[in-house]
Amino acid sequence: MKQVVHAACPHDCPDACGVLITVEDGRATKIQGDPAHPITRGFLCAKVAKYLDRVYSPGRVLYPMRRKLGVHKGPQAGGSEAVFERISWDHALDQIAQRFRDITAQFGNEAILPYSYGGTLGALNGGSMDHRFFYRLGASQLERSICSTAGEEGLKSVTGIKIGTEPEQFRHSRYIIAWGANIHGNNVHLWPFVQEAQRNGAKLVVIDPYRTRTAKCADWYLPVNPGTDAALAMGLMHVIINEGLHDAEYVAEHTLGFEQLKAKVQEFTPARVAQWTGIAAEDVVKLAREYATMHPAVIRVNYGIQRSERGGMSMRAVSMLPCLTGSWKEFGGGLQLSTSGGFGLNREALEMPELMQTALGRPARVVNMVQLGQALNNLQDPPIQSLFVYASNPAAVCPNHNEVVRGLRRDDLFTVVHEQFFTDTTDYADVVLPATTFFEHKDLVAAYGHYYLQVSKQAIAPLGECRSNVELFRALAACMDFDEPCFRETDDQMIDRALDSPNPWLQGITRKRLEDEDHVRLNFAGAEPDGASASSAPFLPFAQGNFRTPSGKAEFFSAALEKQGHDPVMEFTSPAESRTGLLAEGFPLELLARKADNFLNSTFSNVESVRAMEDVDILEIHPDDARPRNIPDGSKVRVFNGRGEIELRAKVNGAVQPGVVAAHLNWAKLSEHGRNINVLTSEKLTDLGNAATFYSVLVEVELSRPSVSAS
Ligand SMILES: Nc1nc2c(c(=O)[nH]1)N[C@H]1C(S)=C(S)[C@@H](COP(=O)(O)OP(=O)(O)OC[C@H]3O[C@@H](n4cnc5c(=O)[nH]c(N)nc54)[C@H](O)[C@@H]3O)O[C@H]1N2
Ligand SMILES: Nc1nc2c(c(=O)[nH]1)N[C@H]1C(S)=C(S)[C@@H](COP(=O)(O)OP(=O)(O)OC[C@H]3O[C@@H](n4cnc5c(=O)[nH]c(N)nc54)[C@H](O)[C@@H]3O)O[C@H]1N2
Ligand code: SF4
Ligand SMILES: [Mo]
Repeated sequence: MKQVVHAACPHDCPDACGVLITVEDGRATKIQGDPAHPITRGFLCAKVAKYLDRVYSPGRVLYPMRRKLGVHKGPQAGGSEAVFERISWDHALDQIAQRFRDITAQFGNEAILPYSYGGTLGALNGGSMDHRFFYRLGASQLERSICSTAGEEGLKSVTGIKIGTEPEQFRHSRYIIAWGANIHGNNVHLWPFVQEAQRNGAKLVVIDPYRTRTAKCADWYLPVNPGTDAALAMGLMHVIINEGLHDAEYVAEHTLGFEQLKAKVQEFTPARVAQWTGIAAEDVVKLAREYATMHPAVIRVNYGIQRSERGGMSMRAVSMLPCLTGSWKEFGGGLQLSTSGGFGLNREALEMPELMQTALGRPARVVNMVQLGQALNNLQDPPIQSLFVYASNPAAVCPNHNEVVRGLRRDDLFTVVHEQFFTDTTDYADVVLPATTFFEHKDLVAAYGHYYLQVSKQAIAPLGECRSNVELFRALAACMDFDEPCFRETDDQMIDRALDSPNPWLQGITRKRLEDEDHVRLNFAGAEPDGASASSAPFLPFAQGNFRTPSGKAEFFSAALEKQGHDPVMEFTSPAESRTGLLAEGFPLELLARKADNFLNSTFSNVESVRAMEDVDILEIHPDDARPRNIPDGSKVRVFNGRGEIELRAKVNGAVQPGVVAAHLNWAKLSEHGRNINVLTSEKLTDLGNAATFYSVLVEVELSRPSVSAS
């Protein structure tokens, strides 16, 4: 029998593609983009187009496994077969429940730490039954800040809510700035809208220290020094305000703190900004004038600018621009960082944080996921005695890799990993549990790059003995004798709970409708007085103000930031770990520890057909930096700093400016020396939002001497 099932890609990507899976006699035989999806329009990125290779990979974890007696933690010759032996689900769950009981008796509940992130963004599998379980257990809470919280805080300090311009409006823009946003690589379904605008005469400007695929298609490419975007945005506002190019009416009506902003931007003269950013003063002036006068102008800012020490303030400064020019009024104007705040699913009902009261009578302590190395090695009262990893691969994606691995090697740490593959992290697991892919379970999928909600239907039966995250934690709750009814809810009941939310934009969107229609746009019209008739009208969230800040205005002056000890308008200094910062001595090059265009963070690195598309383990370096170090193109180089070292192959090219080098994420065990670039990154947190600083990293590079052995 042949059928076509609608699903939605739940990977950590703004696009949340509509997907069609052809199933013949129970086996998926084809994957394609759903042509009916208004944003993702029938095509998939190169990696997910090869998803059958991933689902049916011989490397899948299919059964519960436990570490064989006497086999040490860490990568082993012989692979998973040499390390693990198969056990039953009952046995695995009993063993986990028993260890959890022992640990809580001896060390307290908070000695257990869940660790999960972006493996799936499905509303259920990304955070529901798992949260209930760990809250009820009284485990330490994980601060999930490895990706986006600095940008989120920066944006919300101005607009109060994480929403922005819809992607379909970009086709009407006349001036598009991709600011720390690799649209072509990481958000490819926005790209056709950008191209359409370009065909209609729009100008595309790219601001990025790395010459991305997106930059190569730009009409104007501005290589900015890493971590200096706040200065650039302030410089633009200096020109816009002093030349009277702002929208005085919009500013007067819908913003707060213009006079303070005007005073503050005076420090950021184009000449001074040029010193910080590496962008010529006349270009700062030109960019400001063009941006303020070519209407409509839209900014696609992505998470690239906020992975640096000043990331929160950078995002805050950029967020002020459309508020100053009144660009929010225009169809095809505004700014997009993320659209996720529009969905407003009922997370409280899914996650049930009140269960912590049952366990502890108070909220559990919070551990920042960026600082896993410190947590595993240094945290006391209680120390972490068990780590439960799911939907994440911390031994690859976490900064300060050597410290993470040192912690994971601890013999007294009980590590459980629920995974689809034998990753860098399963190398340190005591128990490995098999996880379904999105082909094998149902979920509700929102997006962070558009406003369509989807139900992703289950296309095939779980392979082997795989279980979804939801099912795993349902079973584990039963094993721990947690008898609250919430642990017995079905997937459908949980989807209904998620949709039962006070958010007016969800009005009228039911599970039934999603199942019938495949995708449904958020009901922006439903919230307006003239409602239904305008259901496909463009969404202009801040055309009439309506900011969600405490003052209801766009806040150039933020009392909340002042309370936290920040400058209420804006503060900028060079990142400490940068060429012009306090820690500049010794390591003269700034490393961009980037994502790969063909992987998704560490996902897909092990799928051979996908891996074949990516040039792995390279260091991109400018000829001016390679020459004095006698580094020829193609030679092996040692990249190092005080935290670690890695050997890569030099690619001497023009991808980066002098003083900057770039490399990208890969599985440690798939690289020649068993390491990845996160040996070089630090656990330092951003100025706002406690996020990771993957792009504030200083290193030195030298030609390799013959022996760099694995740690
Ligand atoms: N193909 C692919 N797609 C992905 C991912 C992937 O790994 N591969 N990851 C997914 C995830 S988890 C996320 S969060 C999104 C993120 O998507 P993006 O937000 O696009 O994230 P990044 O690639 O980190 O950064 C974007 C760009 O910012 C640049 N950048 C770095 N530092 C600075 C700076 O200081 N200033 C400026 N102006 N630019 C800077 C980088 O060089 C990069 O080209 O993409 C998702 N999509
Ligand atoms: N150097 C450097 N490091 C980075 C970044 C960078 O740009 N540079 N980017 C950072 C960013 S933005 C992010 S978001 C993080 C991402 O870090 P992670 O959230 O760890 O993301 P992935 O590397 O994609 O790993 C997700 C894992 O979850 C598994 N998985 C997928 N679906 C499921 C499921 O349904 N259930 C279970 N149990 N497992 C599943 C996948 O097989 C995969 O191994 O990495 C960060 N690390
Ligand atoms: S990873 Fe992104 S672009 Fe690729 S299929 Fe999934 S949602 Fe679409
Ligand atoms: Mo991310």
